[in-house]
Amino acid sequence: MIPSVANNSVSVYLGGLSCDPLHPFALDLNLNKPCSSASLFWNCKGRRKRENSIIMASSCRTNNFLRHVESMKLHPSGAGHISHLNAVILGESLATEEDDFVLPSEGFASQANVQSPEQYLKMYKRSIEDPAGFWSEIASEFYWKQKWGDKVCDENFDVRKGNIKIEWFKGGITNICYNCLDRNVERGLGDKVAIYWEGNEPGLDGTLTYTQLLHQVCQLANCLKDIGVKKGDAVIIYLPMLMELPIAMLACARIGAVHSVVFAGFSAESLAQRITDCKPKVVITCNAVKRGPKAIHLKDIVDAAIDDSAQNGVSVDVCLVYENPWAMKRVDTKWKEGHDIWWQDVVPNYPNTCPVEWVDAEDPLFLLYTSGSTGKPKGVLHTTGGYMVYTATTFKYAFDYKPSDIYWCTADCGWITGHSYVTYGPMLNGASVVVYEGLMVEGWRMILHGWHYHLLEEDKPRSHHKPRKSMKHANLREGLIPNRDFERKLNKLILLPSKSKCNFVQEALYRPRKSMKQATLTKAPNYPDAGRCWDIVDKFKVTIFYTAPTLVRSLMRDGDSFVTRYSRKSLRVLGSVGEPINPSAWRWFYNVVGDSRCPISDTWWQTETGGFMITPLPGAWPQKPGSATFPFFGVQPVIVDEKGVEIEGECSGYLCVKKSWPGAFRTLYGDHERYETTYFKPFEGFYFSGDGCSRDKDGYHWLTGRVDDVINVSGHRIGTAEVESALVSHPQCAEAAVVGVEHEVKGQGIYAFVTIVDGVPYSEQLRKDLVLTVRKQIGAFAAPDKIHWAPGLPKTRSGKIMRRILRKIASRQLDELGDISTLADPNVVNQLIELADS
Ligand code: 6R9
Repeated sequence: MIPSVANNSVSVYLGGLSCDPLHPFALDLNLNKPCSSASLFWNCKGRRKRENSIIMASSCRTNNFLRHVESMKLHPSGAGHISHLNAVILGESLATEEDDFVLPSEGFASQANVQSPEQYLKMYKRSIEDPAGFWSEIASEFYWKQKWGDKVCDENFDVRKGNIKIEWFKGGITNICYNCLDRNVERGLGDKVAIYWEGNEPGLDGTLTYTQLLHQVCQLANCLKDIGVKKGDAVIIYLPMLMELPIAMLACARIGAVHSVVFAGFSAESLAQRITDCKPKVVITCNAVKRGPKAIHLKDIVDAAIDDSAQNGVSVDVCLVYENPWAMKRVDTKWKEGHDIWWQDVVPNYPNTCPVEWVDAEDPLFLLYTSGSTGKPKGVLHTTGGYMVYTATTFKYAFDYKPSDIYWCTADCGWITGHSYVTYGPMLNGASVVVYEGLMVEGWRMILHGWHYHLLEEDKPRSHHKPRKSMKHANLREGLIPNRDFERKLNKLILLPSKSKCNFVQEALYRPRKSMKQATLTKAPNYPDAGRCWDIVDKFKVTIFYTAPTLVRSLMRDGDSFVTRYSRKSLRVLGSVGEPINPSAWRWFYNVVGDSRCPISDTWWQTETGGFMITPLPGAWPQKPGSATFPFFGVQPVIVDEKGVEIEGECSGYLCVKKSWPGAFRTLYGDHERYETTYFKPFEGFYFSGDGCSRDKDGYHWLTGRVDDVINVSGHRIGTAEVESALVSHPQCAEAAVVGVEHEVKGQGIYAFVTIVDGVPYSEQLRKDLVLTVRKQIGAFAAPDKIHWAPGLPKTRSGKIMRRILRKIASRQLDELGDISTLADPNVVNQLIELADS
């Protein structure tokens, strides 16, 4: 067991290179003093050739997962994620998961940055025993105007001993933009491509070398300074994945301004909430972005948000607008003279050099708002020095980065993954990064399930698909989409929501065809077809491909042929983030996308952690499909029970961390108390992640999802309270309770129980209005998948909604409702069940 490695001995039982797996030999690394609890048993067959690299150690299977699931049930708030866990683990050749090892090929391991478990353990041991030495050696590879003081790390992780404090490299003076750009140019990488940009439209692309990127960043930095942005000022960036997004982040960092990127899918209300909280000097946006054929007018959203926050007393001096000519012309953009500035009119006129604002390692770098379990998003604050060292190091080791790599992370910079692993981590390593404009999330097709379809007969040439007077003559077959398999044939379908069984064929042929086109276009992984990702991989010879399980699952559904028609020979490492990756998606990713050749780094981490916490090192460890494996250097994960007692060995419980790591967030902006209450008070002495976790007999970690009221939809964190408060803002909604349910593509879907005000009838229109309200207030990605009419909600006598019951009703596990006798009115449960499919 690795986590409690300090003061322990780690004995590793290796299914050694030439050994029979059933007779492993022991490798004792003698960390400090011997301790039997710190033993890692590792039964695996020897390293095999590529084609045999999936090893099924059939002789030593256990049903541990069943046990893990059972034990999770004992946890008070575990009910919610058991169903999620079931989705992830159960029903998928359950018995094989745990002893199912996948080994890196010898060729891969021998060139890797960390080549063996022994090497990992040696480095890990050092990182735990001598964190100051370990991290300062790495930090020395970066440029520091002035070295840090005596203390590399100063922390208080225990609320009982006073305020929580985390400091790394305090007194060290540096600049992360300098380290990302100037330093790389100085060491000869000026002509190396920093960004390969790929537009949503095939053929629309561009590149920037490190020198060009530096010049553009300097021009914008000069412009921001001229506008009056100073060190410590906040700047909100509301941009899609154009090159200008990382440019804007780096420009802020260069002048010591604190950027807060707001995902450009958030609504005006959400943006206003963030503006009001951090009071930015400037908002940087673009006039519009194309989502398929439709232009989304981002500038209008920003205008509405700025007006809204002005009413709350927070005014924004300047709105810097990038003209995105592919989406919208200047003349069509609403404009406020004296307030709005066109990026293209001013930024290129500034000098392309700009002096660096040197900052303390503990000066803030950025604020990123993330969902918590209340309606108010949390402003997660990261500082400069520790974050820099941590993102660079995690990137290098978890992806086995080499200077020749071409790296593509599909995340948007609006989320932490885009901060740490599109911009900072890769650029600190001088990597070439692919930035793709397209939207990589959301499966539009899941909503098709149960829709009414109209199938154009294949034998008719396209010109025959003319509108006809009646269905009979229209050469259509129709029905309800019966199953997922059928959805694969979508190319030939016209779709209408099942309710609108059309009598009007004309509409059926015109309207749906249009919306079909829209549907295909809007979701970029499928545009122009489901092979787009692999087209991009081949185009840029991508070697490291990092994405989310939701995308893997959605591409998996489209069938292998979209993948196999592309070479993908360049790929050597795959990565996954955002939610647990289910073993079958893992295998598809490994076998089909990676041709059973590329290790997968399933990286567990959070906005709060800044960088990877539990992750495979691809050349070092055998992997188990679905497990994030072992902690990164310097990370001491612990699993605790509901009383906060650390559990040793094989177990399930709440995932916490024992000591600070350089990339940890330092506070919640403006609310240190909430920081302490949310993360450090639930289990005193530890950082509480909010996730459930199991550790198997071999020490591998299996993340089981959130244990709090946060739903993870396609890797996006959404607080149930946020959705509830959006719903109840509708004048006809009296009360709402939102829970997460398993979702085949999105991981979790949003399921809302809604009580409407007395006298208002339930109607389809109202349902639509409620969904629209959430879209408007939070963003389209938070729209509920299901509205369940609820005349009453199951509440305790003290009025607390019993979500445990709602989760069971939502997932139709009606025989597992448990004890409902403590409810103030147990009858509501039956009512809800009756209304389930109405
Ligand atoms: C990086 C990111 C964090 C939450 C986290 C957990 C889930 C992320 C995961 C994973 C299992 C992984 N999560 N990566 N669960 N395996 N590899 O996604 O940050 O948006 O803050 O979400 O996502 O539940 O607590 P963030």
